[in-house]
Amino acid sequence: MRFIDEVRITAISGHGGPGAVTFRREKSIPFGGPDGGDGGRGGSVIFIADEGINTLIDFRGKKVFKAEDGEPGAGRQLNGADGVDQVLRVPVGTIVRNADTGAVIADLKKHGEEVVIAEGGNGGRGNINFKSSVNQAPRIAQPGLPGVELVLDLELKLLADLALVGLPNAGKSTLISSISAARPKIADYPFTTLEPNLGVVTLGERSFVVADIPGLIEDASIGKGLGTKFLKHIERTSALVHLVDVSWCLDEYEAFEQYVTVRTELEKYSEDLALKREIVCLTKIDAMTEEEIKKFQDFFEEQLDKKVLPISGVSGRNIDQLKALMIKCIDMAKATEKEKRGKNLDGIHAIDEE
Ligand SMILES: Nc1nc2c(ncn2[C@@H]2O[C@H](COP(=O)(O)OP(=O)(O)OP(=O)(O)O)[C@@H](O)[C@H]2O)c(=O)[nH]1
Ligand SMILES: [Mg+2]
Repeated sequence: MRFIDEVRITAISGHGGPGAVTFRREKSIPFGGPDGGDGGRGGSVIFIADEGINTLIDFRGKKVFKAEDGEPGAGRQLNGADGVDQVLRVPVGTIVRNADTGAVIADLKKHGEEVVIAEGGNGGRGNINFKSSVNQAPRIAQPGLPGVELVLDLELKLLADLALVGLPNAGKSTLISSISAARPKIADYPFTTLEPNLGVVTLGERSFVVADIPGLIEDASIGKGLGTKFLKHIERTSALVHLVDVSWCLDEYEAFEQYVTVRTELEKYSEDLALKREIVCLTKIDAMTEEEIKKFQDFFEEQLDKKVLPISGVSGRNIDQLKALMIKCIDMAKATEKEKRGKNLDGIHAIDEE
């Protein structure tokens, strides 16, 4: 599932500092020669791809990014300091276009890749550089070159980090609308969601992408309901969040059956998907008594031999805990993947040495 995150920003590199027009002034040397130093270089605007960033959300608030101007040169041959670069960290996969022409300026594919998008202007040369046999006291210096101002379109194809799965009506769309800006249709009947929705979730400094997909039913794997056609979109997610609406269930066995139905379909569809980490949430707990919640939670935890989280997308209860758990899950999945990649590289190395 692809979702395009787009922002338009203005990048301005720094103006080069002007060179100085100054002359040596010392008691012993009444007519000293020129000693004006050069201006510093303007800072550049530089993009760096960072795998720790998932979305372009950081660029939504601020729109203009300016590097520092170079400092002017000064007397006594002092050169001005260079302007500080404006470094913008963007997610791996970000494409940078010139908004006026549509031309691709950068396509940042690898972690750590660095591209200078707008070079700072050169500093001007001070008058010390213009001394010649015919002009011993030049009153000229260069002004320093201007920076570049570019309007840029940043584009990122987002991949979902997590997917919400569950039976129709489990509260998936309600949850995504309570944790992100996504506003999918929510209604009191099954199969409200016909197409996947993506939402960007933020917690503190972090952000990640959650997919809300249509509900699964028994025999979805053989085409019942909307079938499993949307599951291919979530094959690359780090983990699943499985929502089980237990609020209407008569007892814990009926509740757990809801869970098993969806797991069976996931397993039939793909082993990879079924092996993904899974956060299990019991939903709509605002409609239940504390006693009921505990009864269902205890039963699920005993059956699954892991913690489950009761939540309510409507009242917001335990939603922050869920977000924190989501981040933990993504990080763990990424660490495992990295480890696997490392092992594969070791394998190649060993072959090379043979
Ligand atoms: N009381 C309560 N009702 C909820 C909660 N979450 C969802 N609902 C209600 O449950 C119904 C279904 O919610 P949706 O979010 O559309 O469920 P869904 O899982 O996206 O359903 P499909 O798209 O059909 O798969 C709606 O009437 C919601 O208002 C909750 O936390 N508490
Ligand atoms: Mg829905």
